Amino acid sequence: MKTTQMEIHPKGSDARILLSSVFGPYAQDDEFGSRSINPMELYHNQVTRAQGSFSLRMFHRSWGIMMIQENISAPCSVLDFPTREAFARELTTQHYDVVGISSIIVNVLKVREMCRMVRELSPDSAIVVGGHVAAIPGVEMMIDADHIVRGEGISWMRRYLGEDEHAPIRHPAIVSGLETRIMGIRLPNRKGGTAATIIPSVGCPMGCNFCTTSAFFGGKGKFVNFYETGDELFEVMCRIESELKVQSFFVMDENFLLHRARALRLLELMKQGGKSWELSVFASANAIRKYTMLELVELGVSWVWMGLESPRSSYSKLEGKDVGQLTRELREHGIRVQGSTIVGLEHHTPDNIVEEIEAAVDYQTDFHQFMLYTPVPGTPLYQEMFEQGRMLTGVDFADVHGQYKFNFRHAAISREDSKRFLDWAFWRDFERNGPSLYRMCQTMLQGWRRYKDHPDPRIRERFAREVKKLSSAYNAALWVMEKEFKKVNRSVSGRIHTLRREVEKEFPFVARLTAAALGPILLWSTRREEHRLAKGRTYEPPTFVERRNWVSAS
Ligand code: B12
Ligand code: SF4
Repeated sequence: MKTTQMEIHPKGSDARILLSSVFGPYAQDDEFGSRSINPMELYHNQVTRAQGSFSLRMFHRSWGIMMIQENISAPCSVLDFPTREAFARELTTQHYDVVGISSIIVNVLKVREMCRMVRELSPDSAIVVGGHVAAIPGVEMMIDADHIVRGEGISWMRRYLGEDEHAPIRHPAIVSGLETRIMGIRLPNRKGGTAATIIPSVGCPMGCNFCTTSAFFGGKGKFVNFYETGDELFEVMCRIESELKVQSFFVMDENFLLHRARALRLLELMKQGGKSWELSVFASANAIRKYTMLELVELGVSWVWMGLESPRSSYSKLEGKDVGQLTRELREHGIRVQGSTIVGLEHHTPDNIVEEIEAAVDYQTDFHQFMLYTPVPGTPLYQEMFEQGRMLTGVDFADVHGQYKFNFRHAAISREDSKRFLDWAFWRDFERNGPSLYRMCQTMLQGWRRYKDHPDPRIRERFAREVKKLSSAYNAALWVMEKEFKKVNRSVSGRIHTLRREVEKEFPFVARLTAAALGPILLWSTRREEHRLAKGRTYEPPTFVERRNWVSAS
């Protein structure tokens, strides 16, 4: 097993490469580390999981291996979300010189099994394992791989194949979400109907001590930029706009707004090109504060994922900021806010944690992610806890994902209670603030009212595009939510009613018509979904096979 010494594959760019994500099914409990509470769904896994049939459900592809495939000239297949059988079939029906497996820490047992399968079914293949799983100390003793790659993988794979690792990065056209479903309805896969994912960089220079993404790509002060300038980014976005027919982009960059010069140059080019784009971004409160609301709106920022760590904690991104006010302000400008709150920080105790969760819920974000404070291998926090002898032994890596129980000894909160507080946080946010879909509708209406007559046509066009859904299907959804939420919280149901009336005032004809026509169907599908979920229904992503530079082996 070699981890440090870099060698070039003897076949160079002629080597035939398979890049695979770990096998499913995922949303079930099994001996390979799948867990029913850990499905392959972003929102349902960690954001809207307590929202029943109102939970937003969708899958996201494995972008790391898609990026690597696009940036090497060797013949390469990507196998995404295979079953074990599909992985075995791919190994036996094609010949591969290199099998690359991408994984995060929770799925290490699947990597072990996949390495075993490669050795058995394709013994001549070299095995390369990459992604966050590589950060587990001693991982080389747990899996049978030839190379374990820590950090950025495009440059590694290019070096391995003897290619130019500094060549410009080509960005694949990636549809961000798949098979979206809410209230028991699967939304149609319309071309251009879903945002495109853009990955300007990996890592984050803020270096919060618990942050695995930051640590994996170098930690504090470090990150890897794929696109340094607004010009490069603009060019990529224009190409993907025309390829996928999208105007909406999910910008997968841990702190996109931190790179102000790049963002402002992008804005300048968007203005020159008359681009009425929508951007969903991750950003810290500090970074957001570097912009005026108008700049954010001009840049098309319509959704922000923002850490809301307790004001009493020591994380620098919230210093001196009033997060509640910032959240309110963003929503008043039509920007949906997804808050992220950590449960079980060092200063939390059974006496203050309820109050802290209530404070987080009080921010009334559109979406709210809660995560347990979790020392993950590779992070400074893990190192610190390890040195203090506070890491719990016997915790399966499959359960170290922040949505179950502590994996370390907390000063004041027990492992069992950590789960209770976490589950309660999700429930409390839902009960007090209502379904996220309702909250999004609130934000959309505020944005529309504020900007519908704005002098910049790019801005008017964007809000008009967004509000189309509000004036039609979403109003029918509001009608259903109002009815169904009476069982959970009558006062929230009343608030949903008020919002629906306001939407109908704004769009008197179409909003009422859709509520009357579509409402009963949605009510039926919502209740049907509730029954299915109660019986244990789960969802799995489909398997993808994509080949590039491909010629069948002779
Ligand atoms: C999209 C995403 C998902 C998607 C699914 C992705 C998928 N198809 O597997 C969804 C939403 C379903 C998801 C789910 C989960 N995720 Co997730 N996810 C992400 C996210 C936001 C983006 C990943 C991404 O594409 N990044 C951009 C690409 C370019 O980077 P990359 O994947 O790291 O790949 C680079 C290198 O790692 C390397 N590389 C990767 N694979 C390979 C393979 C080879 C052969 C080589 C050589 C190199 C290599 O090269 C790539 C290019 O540089 C990251 C956060 C982040 N910013 O990365 C979290 C992240 C990966 N997820 C994480 C976690 C914990 C989870 C969940 C457990 C949910 C949770 N409780 O948080 C579940 C697990 C689901 C499951 N059953 O497996 C953690 C992983 C922590 C860890 N240290 O293992 C991350 C880092 C978030 C975080 N900071 O906590 N996730
Ligand atoms: S700001 Fe966010 S992405 Fe950056 S290091 Fe901190 S937690 Fe990680």
